[in-house]
Amino acid sequence: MSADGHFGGPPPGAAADWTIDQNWDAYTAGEHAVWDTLYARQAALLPGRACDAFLRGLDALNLHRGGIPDFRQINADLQRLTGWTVVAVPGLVPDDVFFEHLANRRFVSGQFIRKPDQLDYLQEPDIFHDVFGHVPMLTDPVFADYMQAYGEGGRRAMGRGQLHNLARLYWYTVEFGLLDTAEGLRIYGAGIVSSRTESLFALDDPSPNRLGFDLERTMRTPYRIDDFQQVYFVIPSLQALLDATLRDFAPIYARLDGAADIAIDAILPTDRVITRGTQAYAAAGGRLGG
Ligand code: HBI
Ligand code: FE
Repeated sequence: MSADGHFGGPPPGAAADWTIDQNWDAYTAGEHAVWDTLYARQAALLPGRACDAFLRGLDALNLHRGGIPDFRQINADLQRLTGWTVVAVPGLVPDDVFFEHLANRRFVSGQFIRKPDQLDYLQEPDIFHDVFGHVPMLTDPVFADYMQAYGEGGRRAMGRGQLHNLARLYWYTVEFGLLDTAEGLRIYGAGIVSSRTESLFALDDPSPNRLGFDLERTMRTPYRIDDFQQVYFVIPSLQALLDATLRDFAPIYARLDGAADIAIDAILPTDRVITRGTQAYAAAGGRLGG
């Protein structure tokens, strides 16, 4: 990919839909050890933090077997549970390719794993982020439908020049979403559950705002790709998230065309405030210090 996000065709060795063989047998002992280190940290941290659907999914996929998971084994379970499969790709793929896979209940995963000196932060999604972070939620039937609906919506949004707004929805739900439960706030976003430091920050730190999820409000809010979020949006249930996306977005997009962005740290009179953050972390310059 070039710096402005334009792609040519798939790289050599990849299929027309950008998929590659996972080539599981080629992972080294060192690479399996990186997975095991990351897995052990998150598995210890997430009970009481991740939502039940995520923790159930982790169990259902037998990810505790050790080492980088073999997609042939994951897919046997995932296909049976919700009809999803995981396919390997070399790295980021173009938006239209990404949406086409989601709309067909295929989740694309990076094939590579981060290096031992990048345990806490990396730019491109690797297999730990993609499989540990995203795939457990795909075992939940409601979330599985949400992801497919997102892929279908992505194709429509591209045609309408609305991808920047829809991408915010993905970011604040699939990647960084929180769920309200009777036991307290829980994480379902893959960007959080796959990060040790953000698993703590997202729930415990006094800095970020935590606001009730509202589809249109979320689509008007910019996000940070390089640091902990300044605002998290909290859904009341996975079903409520799915229901919000099964509406026609055309009137929403029409309104968004004329609407200004909402500042990333703003709290509006119409927001349901769960936590009014201090924004101290961002004010101090951030950079993943948690
Ligand atoms: N490619 N491999 C990969 N993983 C992603 O999450 C991804 C992508 N390409 C595009 C893309 N995401 C975006 O379109 C969405 O986040 C909106
Ligand atoms: Fe992701």
